[in-house]
Amino acid sequence: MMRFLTAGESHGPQLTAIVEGMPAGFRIDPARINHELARRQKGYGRGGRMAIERDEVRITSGVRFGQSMGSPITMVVDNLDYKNWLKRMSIDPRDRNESRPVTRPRPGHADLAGVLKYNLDDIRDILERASARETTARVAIGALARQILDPFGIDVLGYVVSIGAIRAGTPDLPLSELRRITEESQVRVTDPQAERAIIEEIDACKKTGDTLGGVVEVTATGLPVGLGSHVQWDRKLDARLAFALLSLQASKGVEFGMGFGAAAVRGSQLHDEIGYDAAARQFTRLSNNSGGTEGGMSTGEPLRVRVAFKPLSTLMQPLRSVDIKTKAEAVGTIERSDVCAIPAAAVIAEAVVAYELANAFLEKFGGDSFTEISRNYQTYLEQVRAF
Ligand code: EPS
Repeated sequence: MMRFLTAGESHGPQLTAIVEGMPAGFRIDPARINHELARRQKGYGRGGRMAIERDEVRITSGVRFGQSMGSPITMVVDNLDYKNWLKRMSIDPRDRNESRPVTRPRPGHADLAGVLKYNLDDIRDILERASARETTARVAIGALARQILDPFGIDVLGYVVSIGAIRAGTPDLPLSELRRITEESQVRVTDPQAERAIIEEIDACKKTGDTLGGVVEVTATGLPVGLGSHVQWDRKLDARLAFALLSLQASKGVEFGMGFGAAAVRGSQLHDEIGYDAAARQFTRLSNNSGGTEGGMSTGEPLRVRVAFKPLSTLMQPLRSVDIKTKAEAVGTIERSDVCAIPAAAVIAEAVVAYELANAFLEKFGGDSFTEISRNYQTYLEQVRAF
């Protein structure tokens, strides 16, 4: 099993991720990681920061000659904006006078609960780490996880299904086709009409100093049956995915397959009936309303999970608040931010799902090397086929 930690402030020198438990013998390509980091930076509705940053990974441990060695992998991404924040983000106490404290908490942000809990008088001490800039590290970790999934034909893709009240259709296409279409879209949707409406809505929100949330969907294909387990609460695949996805900044809800809609239909309309393909020697499903998990285990059907994100809490037309120092009525602080980060959220959710799947994969087929894991995987597939 892998585990990881991330560290770093939004305007500090760098973001760091340490991933422990990556087996040996997997190909690690920084270009692949940088490709995912670049995808995260895109999307209509982003703010000024993305014009400053050019997120690129530096691997400082765990990789030699393009391969993992089994030791912890450390990845670092520099914040290019740090040079503009040297005094304000300094570790030297003498620089405190150079920085005016942030004292007006933004409703919806970690600001108020954070300063009360940590007993701090400058909201910047909270907002810097609460920032979704941290998702840069998550995407780097997800890209690493994909290098475990790739050789076993497991593919993962995130895309946008709605922004604000505008819904975009998600046609039932192969992932490669969905990827081609959504990669070309400025807001990662499949539907050009919805794309135009979304861009107009983002423009309108920008004009009025407002922000937008939305829903992203992640699909994973090529999964074997039986990742995760029914036997214990913290081994259930869907539970682990939901935990990980709800740890993303601004996420408010997660659903699998038919999701909350399943509560409103009868059992006969929901459950995915079972068939058997004698030629392929495998069980089949006539539908996939479950979203690819039953009893906390993968069914072998595509995994389909959706995440709802609330609108960002930094409003250029700020909401009412109270100054934490004077207790006088005020409005929330204005920080440079995005109008809408949902296209980026699709890339981030995809990375988080890839990591959780890779971890469940290692748990099932675990070993210390690529060779050992491949052997375990092949033996299991033969066992399932011979069932
Ligand atoms: C960023 C995510 C957002 C941006 C941030 C960069 O973080 P937050 O959750 O704090 O709004 O606002 O950019 C800035 C903090 C800035 O100064 O522009 C990201 O995804 O990299």
